[in-house]
Amino acid sequence: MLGWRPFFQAQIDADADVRPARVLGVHRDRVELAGEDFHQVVELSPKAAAMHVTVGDWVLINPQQQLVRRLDRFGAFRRRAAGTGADVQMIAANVDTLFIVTSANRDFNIARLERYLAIAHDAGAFPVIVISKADTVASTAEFVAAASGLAPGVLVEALNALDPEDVEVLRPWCEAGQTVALLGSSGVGKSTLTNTLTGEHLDTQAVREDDQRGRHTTTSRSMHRLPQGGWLIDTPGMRELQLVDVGHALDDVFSEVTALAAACRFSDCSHESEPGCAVQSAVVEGRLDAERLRRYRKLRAEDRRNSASIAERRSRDKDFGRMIKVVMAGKRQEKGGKR
Ligand SMILES: Nc1nc2c(ncn2[C@@H]2O[C@H](COP(=O)(O)OP(=O)(O)OP(=O)(O)O)[C@@H](O)[C@H]2O)c(=O)[nH]1
Ligand SMILES: [Mg+2]
Repeated sequence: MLGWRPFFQAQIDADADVRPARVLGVHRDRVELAGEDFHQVVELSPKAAAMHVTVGDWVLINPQQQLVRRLDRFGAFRRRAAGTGADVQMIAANVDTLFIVTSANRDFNIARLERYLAIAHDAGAFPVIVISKADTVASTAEFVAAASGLAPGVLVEALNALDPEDVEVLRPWCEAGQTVALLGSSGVGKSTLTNTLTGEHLDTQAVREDDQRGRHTTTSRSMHRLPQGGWLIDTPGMRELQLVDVGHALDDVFSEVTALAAACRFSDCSHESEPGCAVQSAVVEGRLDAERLRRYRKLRAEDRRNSASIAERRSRDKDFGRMIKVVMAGKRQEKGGKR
């Protein structure tokens, strides 16, 4: 049911009077939950809000319908929160498969696909690249070839998201107990795919004629039942999907660069202008695409920058918390002394 598995079962006390529930939606002061035989909306107490639950999370609720605990996740999608705040935003948790959606048009962008692949690796989700709007072009061969070249064995499916027959190729990932999430720019057809796969009727909207961009029709994440028993998480197109703490995932996605780097003279080689750089040699000898290296270095730099600023912010928050504690302790002492 719902994607429950031994990993979660192992986290609960057999005799505790609690029930597991899955988070289907998160609103400002409420969460929508579903369990084996119930579906309900629960108010978020301050304690529950501090659990920072996200769509796809498993939580425990007591007989009073209060959130008691959030179970550890086997993986989660995160991004650096948009705007200036150096904070991390959770997108979805406990996802088995990520459908990375892009269209067979100007939306198609190799650098963005590499970014999504890193996010999938980091979240422990199996990536499938879905090229939508296949019906709008004479051939999708070039798009499929470009996407297939991004990582060894990466799965790529080109389809018309409006056509139930076409969409059947995605069914193997939608089986009972499986959780799939959709990620991609606005207007690529994520909600259209959700509708075709689930038989529901989420809002979709035509893209702008001039730049083929969407209008951000979907505004919040939501989880939907699939006919075979799986779950599908639709997300809004996110303009800014900045990487945070995905260093290892980048090494996986750019495995050929990582393999070459092992032969560099310096272990912290940035593959720019250091002597004895095996990666630069591969570029010079035509064994590695210079553009691919440029994109790798850019994502690496972004990941380092964001990870550092978030670590700094966390340590600042901790210092502040410590300072408050010291001041409060001092106040208590003062009071005690006066008595
Ligand atoms: N011809 C064709 N049109 C499609 C396909 N997929 C989506 N569309 C159309 O593209 C438009 C945008 O689709 P949506 O499903 O709303 O896109 P979205 O990814 O959910 O966009 P946001 O919610 O803004 O992130 C709609 O008019 C769809 O009917 C496809 O495969 N072929
Ligand atoms: Mg949508």
